[in-house]
Amino acid sequence: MKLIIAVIQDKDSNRLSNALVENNFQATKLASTGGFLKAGNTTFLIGVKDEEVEDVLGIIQGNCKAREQLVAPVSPMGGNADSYVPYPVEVQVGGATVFIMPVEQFEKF
Ligand code: 2BA
Repeated sequence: MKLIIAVIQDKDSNRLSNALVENNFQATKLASTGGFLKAGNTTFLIGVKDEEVEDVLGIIQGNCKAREQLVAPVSPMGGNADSYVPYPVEVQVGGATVFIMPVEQFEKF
């Protein structure tokens, strides 16, 4: 079994959930925040059999679009200035950032 962790844009989140349900895959959606943009994104946890990984990757790929995003600077307001960007930057946010991890044990009680 594998755990697929997919960080995607909020805009794609409903479409991806619907596609997973239609294809009988179970998933958990977590509200998350990107470390760089400090903007909301969505993290999916999807537990699947090894042989289903490619199907799920296809569904993620087919439902998550890369987009350009212009990021306005946010003042650190006395906080940690390490990641402060003092001018607007345009970044391409990927369709999905996906990690695939082996699952040692899976139980449902
Ligand atoms: P963020 O960290 O908010 O990053 C959003 C986008 O900003 C990234 O898109 C990338 O294009 C750009 N970016 C990130 N760090 C940068 C930097 N130091 N300098 C210049 N540009 C930078 P994606 O790569 O598609 O990532 C989208 C989101 O996926 C990320 O949001 C983060 O939440 C997650 N992510 C990406 N790589 C990750 C990783 N290695 N580990 C954990 N989460 C990751």
